[in-house]
Amino acid sequence: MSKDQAPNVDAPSGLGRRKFINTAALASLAGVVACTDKSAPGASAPAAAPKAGADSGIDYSKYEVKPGELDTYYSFSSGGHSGEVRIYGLPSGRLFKRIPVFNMDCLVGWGITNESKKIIGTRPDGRPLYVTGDTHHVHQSYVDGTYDGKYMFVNDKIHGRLARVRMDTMECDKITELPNIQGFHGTFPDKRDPVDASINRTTRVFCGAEFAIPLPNDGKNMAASDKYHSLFTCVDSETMEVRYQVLIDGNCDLVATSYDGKLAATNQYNTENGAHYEDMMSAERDACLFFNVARVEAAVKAGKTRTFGSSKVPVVDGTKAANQDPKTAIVCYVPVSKNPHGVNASPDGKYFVCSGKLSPTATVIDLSLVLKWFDGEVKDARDAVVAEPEIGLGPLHTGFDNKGNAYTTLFLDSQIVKWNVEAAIKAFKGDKTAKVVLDKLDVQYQPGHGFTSMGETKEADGKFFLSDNKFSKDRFLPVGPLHPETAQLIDISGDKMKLVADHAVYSEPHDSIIVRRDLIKTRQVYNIDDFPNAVKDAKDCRVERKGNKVTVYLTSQAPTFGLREWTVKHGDEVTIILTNLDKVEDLTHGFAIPKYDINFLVNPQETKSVTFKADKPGVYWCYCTNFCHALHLEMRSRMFVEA
Ligand code: CUK
Ligand code: CUA
Ligand code: CA
Repeated sequence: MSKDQAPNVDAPSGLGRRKFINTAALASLAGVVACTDKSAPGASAPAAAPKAGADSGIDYSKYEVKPGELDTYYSFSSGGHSGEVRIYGLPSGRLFKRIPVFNMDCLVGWGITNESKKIIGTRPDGRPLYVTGDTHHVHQSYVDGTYDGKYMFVNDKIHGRLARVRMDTMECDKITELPNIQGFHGTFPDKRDPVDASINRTTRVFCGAEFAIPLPNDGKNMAASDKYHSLFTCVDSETMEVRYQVLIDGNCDLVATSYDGKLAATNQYNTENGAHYEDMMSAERDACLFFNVARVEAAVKAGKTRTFGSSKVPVVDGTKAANQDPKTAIVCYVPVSKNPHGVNASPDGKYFVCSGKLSPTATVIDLSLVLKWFDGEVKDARDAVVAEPEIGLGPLHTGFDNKGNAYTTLFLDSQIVKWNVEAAIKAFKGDKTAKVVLDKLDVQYQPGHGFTSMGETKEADGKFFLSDNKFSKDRFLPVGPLHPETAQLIDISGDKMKLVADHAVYSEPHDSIIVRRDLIKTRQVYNIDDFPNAVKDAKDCRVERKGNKVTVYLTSQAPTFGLREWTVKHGDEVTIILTNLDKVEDLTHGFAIPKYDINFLVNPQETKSVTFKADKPGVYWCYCTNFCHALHLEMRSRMFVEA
């Protein structure tokens, strides 16, 4: 949008003519991405960038975090196809940590140490099972509708895995591969246990599969589209085992859960079950599926299940054909706008909002009416839709404040739209005076996810919205063809949204959450007793041999390792167990062996191990990689591999 085309907030121009994006309009979408067609909807001309600094009239110093000051929020962000999770501070946008999850990481030794490989899984030759991953969505565990600071869950779209990160150490501790699915996309933990009302916390993590695959996927038939299905999966948040799956019609995109724990939902853009994009956008409407969690679990318990392939996970039937009678149905299919993207829960617990993506509308679904549908009191599932406001082109994701307002990213318009949910409901009922769209703000450019501070909890505070944009072009110093993305911080505390900071982020975050800092309690020093193989005293350092298997027991304490040198034989299988005896916060050591491709960190009081074959005779200086002491460079040990 150019500067002289200020958004007409009350009657967004052009929406009437473009009720939805059709195939022809997709061509202009391609134009947006290529940035060649400046007249295409949402094409962002660099010249239209808002004036920076003094010209804006905004007092940026209000948002400054001065040297030595701490941020007020954590932002936990997915890292997209980097396979990692990231932790930022807000409002500063400072990057604190990259947590390796589905990737390999030589800083900490993720995918290199035995402990991390046990979590990732290994191939027969000992290499990690996978070294690629694609993280899209991060959410934390809940108690009583807000974060309990215990876990964070994140998905891997490529290999269909769910990972858990412990919030005390901010490290991944479990990874579970989901059976019989591909393209695991949306995920969300429940916010309380709906079956046992005394349990106020997360016990389930719901996972949606975006790509339908033949079941079983045995290589016998590619064409039979009736055999293609998606599964909606429930994982136990404590054991991280898969509890059950639900067979559905269509596919899963994003996932949301209700505050009472009774409903889980997934929006679906491919109700057509198409294999190609034009098939996937042939229907005028798609759906948002609601799972009646108690009924799904009763069906599992009653043994109304089947299994697929070698998986033992019970699968219940959530297809339309098997769920005709609402009073016994486990799934409700609510029709929503064409090819929706995103489903988000309002913090008052009342509504889910799906964005239209190919329709300029958002769909507001009243959860009490969905529950009434399951009771047979609402006849048509579509009647659970209580509003469908026109908000702009390419709506994707919605965040909420604490005043009943929604903030939706508009990918094609390159804008954030602020709209009022109750006003949209009034307008849907015919009230022509209802002021639905309250404000629009240009962002740079093409936002994907957007989210508000504490907005996924009942403690939504209405302070900040972060827009994770997919294109940055002219916003930062050029760094070659791969641009950073822009995460733009927007102050939403007033009537008008205010863009207050551009943060550059490494490709490609999708989703994030903004969490008040007091909800996070971490530990900075491990408990040495948590590691059964710990070498608790430097005097215990030694080399033990059983046949050609050699174990080296080692400690680190600045500026020395517990053994100055040790000898193994050519051909031995060597395991090094290293405990960091330093107790001082921030005193981390590294351990690298040249030519053996070994590199990992040990934090204070932590133990890690590596196993490798001593297949290259010679002297190898094992050295500390992490600057720890005035004699850091001198902190070495020597491995002699005897020919
Ligand atoms: S998806 Cu990325 S912008 Cu994977 Cu949450 Cu919508
Ligand atoms: Cu220890 Cu550097
Ligand atoms: Ca569709």
